[in-house]
Amino acid sequence: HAPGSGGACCRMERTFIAIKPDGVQRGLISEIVSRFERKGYKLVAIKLVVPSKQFAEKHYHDLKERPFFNGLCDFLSSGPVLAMVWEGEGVIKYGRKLIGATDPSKSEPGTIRGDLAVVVGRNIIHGSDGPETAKDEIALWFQPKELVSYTSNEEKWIYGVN
Ligand code: IDP
Ligand code: MG
Repeated sequence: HAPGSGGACCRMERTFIAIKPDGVQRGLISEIVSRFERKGYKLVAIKLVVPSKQFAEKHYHDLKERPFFNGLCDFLSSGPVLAMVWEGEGVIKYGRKLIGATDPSKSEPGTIRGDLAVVVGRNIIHGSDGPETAKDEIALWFQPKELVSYTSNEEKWIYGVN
Protein backbone atom coordinates (compact mmCIF):
# COMPACT_ATOMS: atom_id res chain seq x y z
CA HIS A 1 0.00 0.00 0.00
CA ALA A 2 2.94 2.35 -0.35
CA PRO A 3 2.01 5.67 -1.97
CA GLY A 4 2.19 5.28 -5.71
CA SER A 5 2.33 1.51 -5.47
CA GLY A 6 -0.77 1.18 -7.59
CA GLY A 7 -2.37 -1.06 -5.00
CA ALA A 8 -5.98 -1.16 -3.93
CA CYS A 9 -5.63 1.92 -1.77
CA CYS A 10 -5.81 4.59 -4.45
CA ARG A 11 -5.67 7.52 -2.03
CA MET A 12 -2.77 6.37 0.14
CA GLU A 13 -0.83 9.46 1.10
CA ARG A 14 1.47 10.94 3.74
CA THR A 15 1.22 14.04 5.89
CA PHE A 16 3.52 15.92 8.23
CA ILE A 17 2.28 16.23 11.80
CA ALA A 18 4.21 17.97 14.59
CA ILE A 19 3.51 18.32 18.29
CA LYS A 20 4.71 21.82 19.14
CA PRO A 21 6.73 22.66 22.29
CA ASP A 22 3.56 23.36 24.31
CA GLY A 23 2.12 19.92 23.52
CA VAL A 24 5.40 18.21 24.37
CA GLN A 25 5.84 20.16 27.63
CA ARG A 26 2.27 19.41 28.65
CA GLY A 27 2.81 15.67 28.33
CA LEU A 28 0.39 15.26 25.43
CA ILE A 29 2.61 13.19 23.12
CA SER A 30 1.01 9.83 23.86
CA GLU A 31 -2.52 11.28 23.79
CA ILE A 32 -1.98 12.82 20.37
CA VAL A 33 -0.02 9.93 18.85
CA SER A 34 -2.67 7.49 20.03
CA ARG A 35 -5.46 9.41 18.27
CA PHE A 36 -3.71 8.99 14.91
CA GLU A 37 -2.71 5.41 15.71
CA ARG A 38 -6.17 4.28 16.84
CA LYS A 39 -7.80 5.89 13.81
CA GLY A 40 -5.84 3.46 11.66
CA TYR A 41 -3.10 5.62 10.23
CA LYS A 42 0.44 4.29 10.03
CA LEU A 43 3.44 6.02 11.58
CA VAL A 44 6.29 6.12 9.06
CA ALA A 45 8.69 8.60 10.71
CA ILE A 46 9.11 10.18 14.15
CA LYS A 47 11.78 12.24 15.93
CA LEU A 48 12.12 14.75 18.74
CA VAL A 49 13.97 17.90 17.66
CA VAL A 50 14.56 21.47 18.77
CA PRO A 51 14.32 23.43 15.52
CA SER A 52 16.42 26.57 15.04
CA LYS A 53 14.65 29.89 14.56
CA GLN A 54 15.79 29.86 10.92
CA PHE A 55 14.32 26.40 10.47
CA ALA A 56 11.02 27.51 12.04
CA GLU A 57 10.95 30.46 9.61
CA LYS A 58 11.33 28.03 6.71
CA HIS A 59 8.56 25.82 8.03
CA TYR A 60 6.19 28.79 8.39
CA HIS A 61 7.45 30.75 5.33
CA ASP A 62 3.87 31.12 4.01
CA LEU A 63 3.03 33.24 7.07
CA LYS A 64 5.98 35.65 7.01
CA GLU A 65 3.80 38.70 6.37
CA ARG A 66 1.57 37.97 9.37
CA PRO A 67 2.00 40.03 12.57
CA PHE A 68 2.41 36.88 14.69
CA PHE A 69 5.12 35.36 12.46
CA ASN A 70 8.11 36.31 14.62
CA GLY A 71 6.52 35.17 17.88
CA LEU A 72 5.34 31.97 16.23
CA CYS A 73 8.83 31.13 15.00
CA ASP A 74 10.36 32.03 18.36
CA PHE A 75 7.90 29.70 20.01
CA LEU A 76 8.36 26.76 17.62
CA SER A 77 12.13 26.96 18.16
CA SER A 78 11.85 27.36 21.95
CA GLY A 79 11.88 23.67 22.82
CA PRO A 80 11.36 20.12 21.66
CA VAL A 81 9.00 19.42 18.78
CA LEU A 82 7.81 15.90 17.99
CA ALA A 83 8.00 15.65 14.20
CA MET A 84 6.10 12.83 12.53
CA VAL A 85 4.94 11.49 9.20
CA TRP A 86 1.65 9.60 9.14
CA GLU A 87 0.41 7.54 6.20
CA GLY A 88 -3.09 6.48 5.22
CA GLU A 89 -5.92 6.91 2.81
CA GLY A 90 -7.02 10.56 3.00
CA VAL A 91 -4.70 11.29 5.94
CA ILE A 92 -3.87 14.85 4.85
CA LYS A 93 -7.43 16.12 4.93
CA TYR A 94 -8.72 13.89 7.72
CA GLY A 95 -5.63 14.58 9.84
CA ARG A 96 -6.66 18.26 9.78
CA LYS A 97 -10.12 17.20 10.94
CA LEU A 98 -8.64 15.26 13.86
CA ILE A 99 -6.60 18.37 14.74
CA GLY A 100 -9.52 20.81 14.58
CA ALA A 101 -9.74 24.52 13.72
CA THR A 102 -6.64 26.70 14.07
CA ASP A 103 -8.17 28.66 16.96
CA PRO A 104 -8.96 26.21 19.78
CA SER A 105 -11.80 28.46 20.94
CA LYS A 106 -13.49 27.52 17.65
CA SER A 107 -12.32 23.90 17.41
CA GLU A 108 -15.07 21.33 17.89
CA PRO A 109 -15.02 19.16 21.01
CA GLY A 110 -13.62 15.79 20.06
CA THR A 111 -10.80 17.34 18.05
CA ILE A 112 -7.25 17.52 19.41
CA ARG A 113 -7.25 21.32 19.73
CA GLY A 114 -10.88 21.34 20.88
CA ASP A 115 -10.17 18.90 23.66
CA LEU A 116 -6.65 19.89 24.65
CA ALA A 117 -5.92 23.56 23.89
CA VAL A 118 -7.41 26.99 24.66
CA VAL A 119 -5.72 29.78 22.66
CA VAL A 120 -4.50 30.10 19.06
CA GLY A 121 -0.92 30.94 20.02
CA ARG A 122 -0.63 27.67 21.98
CA ASN A 123 -2.61 25.22 19.87
CA ILE A 124 -0.17 22.30 20.48
CA ILE A 125 -0.08 20.68 17.04
CA HIS A 126 0.70 21.30 13.38
CA GLY A 127 -0.63 19.39 10.38
CA SER A 128 0.01 19.89 6.67
CA ASP A 129 -2.89 21.65 4.96
CA GLY A 130 -2.71 19.98 1.53
CA PRO A 131 -0.77 17.58 -0.72
CA GLU A 132 1.80 20.20 -1.78
CA THR A 133 2.57 21.43 1.74
CA ALA A 134 2.67 17.83 2.98
CA LYS A 135 5.31 17.01 0.40
CA ASP A 136 7.34 20.15 1.16
CA GLU A 137 7.10 19.79 4.94
CA ILE A 138 8.04 16.11 4.94
CA ALA A 139 11.08 17.00 2.79
CA LEU A 140 12.00 19.89 5.11
CA TRP A 141 11.83 17.89 8.35
CA PHE A 142 12.97 14.43 7.23
CA GLN A 143 15.59 12.85 5.03
CA PRO A 144 14.19 10.19 2.68
CA LYS A 145 15.99 7.42 4.60
CA GLU A 146 14.19 8.42 7.80
CA LEU A 147 10.84 7.45 6.25
CA VAL A 148 10.18 3.80 7.04
CA SER A 149 8.17 1.75 4.57
CA TYR A 150 6.64 -1.35 6.11
CA THR A 151 3.48 -3.39 6.01
CA SER A 152 1.31 -3.13 9.07
CA ASN A 153 -0.46 -6.34 9.99
CA GLU A 154 -3.60 -4.35 10.62
CA GLU A 155 -3.92 -2.91 7.11
CA LYS A 156 -6.13 -5.71 5.84
CA TRP A 157 -8.49 -5.07 8.74
CA ILE A 158 -8.43 -1.30 8.33
CA TYR A 159 -8.84 -1.23 4.55
CA GLY A 160 -10.45 -4.60 3.89
CA VAL A 161 -8.22 -5.38 0.92
CA ASN A 162 -5.85 -8.29 0.34
P1 IDP B 1 -2.86 25.87 11.16
O1 IDP B 1 -1.79 25.51 12.16
O2 IDP B 1 -4.22 25.45 11.64
O3 IDP B 1 -2.54 25.37 9.78
P2 IDP B 1 -2.09 28.51 10.17
O4 IDP B 1 -3.03 29.56 9.70
O5 IDP B 1 -1.26 27.80 9.16
O6 IDP B 1 -2.94 27.48 11.06
O7 IDP B 1 -1.16 29.21 11.25
C1 IDP B 1 -0.01 28.52 11.72
C2 IDP B 1 0.08 28.71 13.21
O8 IDP B 1 0.24 30.09 13.50
C3 IDP B 1 -1.16 28.31 14.00
O9 IDP B 1 -1.22 26.93 14.27
C4 IDP B 1 -0.99 29.12 15.26
O10 IDP B 1 -0.06 28.49 16.14
C5 IDP B 1 -0.37 30.40 14.74
N1 IDP B 1 -1.39 31.42 14.51
C6 IDP B 1 -2.31 31.46 13.53
N2 IDP B 1 -3.09 32.54 13.63
C7 IDP B 1 -2.66 33.21 14.73
C8 IDP B 1 -3.07 34.42 15.36
O11 IDP B 1 -4.00 35.10 14.96
N3 IDP B 1 -2.36 34.76 16.48
C9 IDP B 1 -1.33 34.05 16.96
N4 IDP B 1 -0.92 32.90 16.40
C10 IDP B 1 -1.57 32.49 15.29
MG1 MG C 1 -1.04 25.90 8.45
